[in-house]
Amino acid sequence: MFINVAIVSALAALTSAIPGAEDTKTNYFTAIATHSGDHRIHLQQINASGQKFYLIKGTSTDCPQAKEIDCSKYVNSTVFDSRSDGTLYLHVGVPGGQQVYIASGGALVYTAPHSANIPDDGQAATFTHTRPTSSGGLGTLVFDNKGFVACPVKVDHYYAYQLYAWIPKFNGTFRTDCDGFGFATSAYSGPPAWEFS
Ligand SMILES: *[C@@H]1O[C@H](CO)[C@@H](O)[C@H](O)[C@H]1NC(C)=O
Ligand SMILES: *[C@@H]1O[C@H](CO)[C@@H](O)[C@H](O)[C@H]1NC(C)=O
Ligand SMILES: CC(=O)N[C@H]1CO[C@H](CO)[C@@H](O)[C@@H]1O
Repeated sequence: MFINVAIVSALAALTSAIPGAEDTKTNYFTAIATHSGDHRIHLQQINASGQKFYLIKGTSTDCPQAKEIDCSKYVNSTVFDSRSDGTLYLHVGVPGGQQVYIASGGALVYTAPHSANIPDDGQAATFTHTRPTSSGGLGTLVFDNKGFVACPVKVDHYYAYQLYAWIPKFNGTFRTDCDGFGFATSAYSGPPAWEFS
């Protein structure tokens, strides 16, 4: 992947806000999209929202106002947790966790809190995260050794981009408005979100 100075400095800005983010050994990472030919999506943060993933859309974290949970210990940002068996999770505090998988039409999605349910036609394995090799550097995520695609979707009064894996059954094959992008990752060692709705 072509890594230019703009990407590195954008990520430096992103990671400098996160204490200890220089640790390249952690499985936790935040992510941005890279596609230097498409200024709409280039360097946009990847956010989880409503069991899907988007660019140019806020993340849907939630923390219950319950006595036993101190919400000040949890963050409001989308952090991933990659496992050595090829599975991918969101970095959350909620018991049971929240797993990321590919839905039948290719959409990158995640399980609801308190539900480990992945449909039979969902694919939860063969995510490969290549960690950053240097402090503050960029890693990459691929699914089945292939990249990801962003497709415009109307949200309120503007267009965000929903994220898909480039699988053979990708639901947007005949769309002309989708664009491939690099899933660039940055090591993270801060606290998790409580949960994503
Ligand atoms: C995505 O989430 C981050 C917090 O993780 C937030 O700073 C950013 O503004 C969000 N992006 C959009 C477009 O809302
Ligand atoms: C495929 O796209 C169509 C039209 O956008 C949508 O109605 C359908 O739910 C999608 N199917 C999947 C599996 O994502
Ligand atoms: C930890 C956490 O999720 N904090 C807050 C994030 O933002 C939402 C509102 O957008 C709050 O409800 C959460 O408590």
